Amino acid sequence: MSTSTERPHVAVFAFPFGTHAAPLLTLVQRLAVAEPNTIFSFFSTTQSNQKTFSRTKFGKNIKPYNVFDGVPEGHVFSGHPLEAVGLYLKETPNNYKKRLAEVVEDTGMEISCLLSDAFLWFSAKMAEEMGVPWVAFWTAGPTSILVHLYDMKKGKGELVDQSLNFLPGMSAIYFSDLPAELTGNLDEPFSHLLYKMGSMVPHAKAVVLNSYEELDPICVDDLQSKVQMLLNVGLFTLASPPPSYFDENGCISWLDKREASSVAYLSFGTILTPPPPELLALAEALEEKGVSFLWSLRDPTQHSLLEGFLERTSPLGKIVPWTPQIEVLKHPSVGVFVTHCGWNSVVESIAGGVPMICRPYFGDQKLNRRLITDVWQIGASVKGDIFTKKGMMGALDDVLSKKNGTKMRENIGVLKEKAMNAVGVNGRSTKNFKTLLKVVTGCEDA
Ligand code: U2F
Repeated sequence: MSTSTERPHVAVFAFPFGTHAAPLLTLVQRLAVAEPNTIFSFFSTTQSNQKTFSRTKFGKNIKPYNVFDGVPEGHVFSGHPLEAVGLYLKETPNNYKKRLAEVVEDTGMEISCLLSDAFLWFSAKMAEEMGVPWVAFWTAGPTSILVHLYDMKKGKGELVDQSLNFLPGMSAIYFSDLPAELTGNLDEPFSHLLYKMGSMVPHAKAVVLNSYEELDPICVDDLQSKVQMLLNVGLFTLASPPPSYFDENGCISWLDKREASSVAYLSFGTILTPPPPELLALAEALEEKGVSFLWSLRDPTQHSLLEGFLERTSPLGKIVPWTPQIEVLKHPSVGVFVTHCGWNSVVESIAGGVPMICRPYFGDQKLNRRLITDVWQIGASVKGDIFTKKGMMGALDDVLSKKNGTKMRENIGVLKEKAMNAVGVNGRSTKNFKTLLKVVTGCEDA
């Protein structure tokens, strides 16, 4: 561990897929501004670093380092969505270990703390070997990490439709809402990763989340009892908004011309793509309802799928490959967010005060959906959990209606206000952030 005369040197290990590295960098940026004397060495793959660091200039005390992504030279990908993750996981932890040793050697600065994505459970052992604290950042919500700290194996077979009402604050959640990996085969790399993560997280000196205590008080209490220190320091978009994406498709000026709360915003995150029949059903529902829409559709091949629809609806809607989503969700013209329920999207919608239509696909998304529809009552599901024209029209009616829509908007307004208070001067998230600073910089043995 560094001595008091040395500058603290924090090693940061990012998980390079999905929206994991970006929120971790947002957190690091906030820490780096608050503690300019501390050096943050940020490790991720080349591709991930290029993407996350390209948004803006980051503090001089944050330095990116690339680790090997495990892809052999000349490798031809099969098209399997998890192939890159598998190759990368095979390479861990050696890729991080090797690069870290080089950085320590080059800079002459020992590591004083290891801050990593909670997925990178091997950080626990590495931190222990270096004699420094391990701080784990969970990129999703408190409920979704909590389920990894219980044995959920019994949720197989006939129990799949049973509620988790035997756990505090979880009666709205069903076994079928849990990530498939939780009850899956531990030989699968991702199931193994999540299993190890669940067993290692209690060893972390602190667990950090982009959430706020008032959002899920019962689960937060339970989680608190299972880890050494739980620090909800969000919502990031309110406490320390990440740099905005350049609005190269003119989304905001387009929204400026629409009526208040009239536009449906559609986006399904950075990993998944709804299958073609669902995309077509969405398009048909929007066209038939005559609802204005802004649609983030990354894959250009999907644009050709919607040919004809685009021409017919061009004054009504806009399809773009990427939006500045945080700003979009804060725009008064947006009335509903059609989402896959990825955690970042959920909290950005809360920060914007926009109710949601939920179509979850994998991981924590079904669980987040249950919170949105049943616990917080700030959104609706689509019938049958799949986009059909009829189901989508029903969900639009529900969320944009005077009766249910107004109630959802009121509920989300209350959650947003609590979130604002949490990041205020005396808020819990602000206090937690100060504690995190002490843990990370070693200024006090918190
Ligand atoms: C994985 O989530 P995703 O990356 O698929 O989705 P989100 O957590 O919702 O994050 C998407 C981010 O991309 C941004 C948006 C979010 O911050 O603002 N974005 C944008 O700026 N513009 C666009 O046009 C589209 C998106 C996983 F799939 C989830 O289940 C997890 O909850 C999540 C966190 O662990 O990671």
